Amino acid sequence: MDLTLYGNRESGHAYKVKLFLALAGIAHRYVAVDIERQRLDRPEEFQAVAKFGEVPVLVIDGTAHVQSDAILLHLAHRTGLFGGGTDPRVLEWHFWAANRINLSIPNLRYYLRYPGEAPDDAIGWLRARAELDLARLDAELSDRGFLAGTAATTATTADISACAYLFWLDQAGFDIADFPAVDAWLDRIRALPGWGEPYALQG
Ligand SMILES: N[C@@H](CCC(=O)N[C@@H](CS)C(=O)NCC(=O)O)C(=O)O
Repeated sequence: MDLTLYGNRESGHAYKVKLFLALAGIAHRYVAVDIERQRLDRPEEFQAVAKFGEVPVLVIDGTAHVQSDAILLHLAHRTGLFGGGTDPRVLEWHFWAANRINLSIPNLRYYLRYPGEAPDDAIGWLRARAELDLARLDAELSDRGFLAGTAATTATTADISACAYLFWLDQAGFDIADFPAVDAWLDRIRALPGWGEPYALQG
């Protein structure tokens, strides 16, 4: 496969894809996109492939793929790795993550870093939702090593998706020590061969 990943070092959604490629040891070209620039000021090369104007975009053999969870599942399907992309238990976690932990934590992190961009009510709502999501993850992970898959003893794309923003939990105003099962799970992910922290993998 000939692969180009368009990402940004602050994007956990892009990190998900970068992390899959790193864990799988799949060689690829990486292009850092400055998403602080207006969309029409971004490189034409990126605009040409970014259907929704966002990172990540993964171009596989000339075909552009967008939406991090869809990309993860497609990569799993193509490679047979990290759950293979079809296990219903894994899919459930992807949809949960998209609507819960990968909505609450990224947005809370963003608005805490750029104060004044969201009303206090919205930040309060995100924080309350993030607390519920972290508590849910902590409860789920208290009796198993990984989220889903066969006996939940190996990492799948569900883990890669749900973990991405949690390596920056402090930036969203939370202390990982308050979620010991999540903390232990992140350590298991850190121990996977090829793992790198978000800023290290995305420069
Ligand atoms: N649901 C999308 C979210 C992607 C997303 O929010 N990307 C952000 C960076 S984290 C982005 O590109 N923001 C710049 C923009 O929207 O112009 C996914 O999972 O890929």
